[in-house]
Amino acid sequence: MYTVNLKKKILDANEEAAFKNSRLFHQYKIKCLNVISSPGSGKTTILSRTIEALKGKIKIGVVEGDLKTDLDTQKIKKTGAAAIQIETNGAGHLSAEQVYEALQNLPLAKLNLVFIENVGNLVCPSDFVLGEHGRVVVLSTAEGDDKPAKYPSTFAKADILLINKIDLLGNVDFDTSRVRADALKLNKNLKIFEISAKTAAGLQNWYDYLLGFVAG
Ligand SMILES: Nc1nc2c(ncn2[C@@H]2O[C@H](COP(=O)(O)OP(=O)(O)OP(=O)(O)O)[C@@H](O)[C@H]2O)c(=O)[nH]1
Ligand SMILES: [Mg+2]
Repeated sequence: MYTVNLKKKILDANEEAAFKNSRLFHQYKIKCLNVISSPGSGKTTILSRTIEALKGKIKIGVVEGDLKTDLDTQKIKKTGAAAIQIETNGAGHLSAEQVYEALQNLPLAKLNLVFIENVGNLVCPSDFVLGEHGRVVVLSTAEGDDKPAKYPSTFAKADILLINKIDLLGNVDFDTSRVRADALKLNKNLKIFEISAKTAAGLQNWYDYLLGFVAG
């Protein structure tokens, strides 16, 4: 019982901080997407490509979350975009308060869109709202097509599913139609894009979606 109450308190405190973040986004007319996946599905690669492709159209900033290192922030900065690293030192998700502090270090007045790359983890981040306008879950074809069924909460709470690494189809056992069916059963409004951040296949649809999302 005590642990249940403690978890509720943590989530309530997180929601308060998330509200601060959403007020900040509103103040600066910024859209924010929270990007969630297992480690290595391709989040940073997708974000880097997206930033490059939308240069001159959308000004993007990135909050990076990892247990350790600023390796992903260094990769994003190579694109010229503003990025800030949060090291969680063991926690498997980002909290809204951590994101609030990180946002103070981004040039918000110059941005239209902030991506939050959450800690690589298909479970914990789904419980913690960060003040985002939408959630993106990335599933790569190398991870197996049973993931929506096994990790339903993350897929149920997402707005967009990016099925990444479609260049590997044929070399891995991955039934895209199963993933689509299972994910849509959990969330009939989920928008699904099949992409390869390596070859750029399918990415134009994702870019077009983002342009509309930021304008809307
Ligand atoms: N074949 C293939 N490899 C990819 C693709 N996208 C990313 N990768 C590779 O997958 C590996 C992991 O990519 P990252 O972008 O670092 O993945 P991540 O989700 O950011 O990883 P974490 O931040 O550690 O959770 C790298 O070696 C990428 O080059 C893709 O579409 N196809
Ligand atoms: Mg990454």
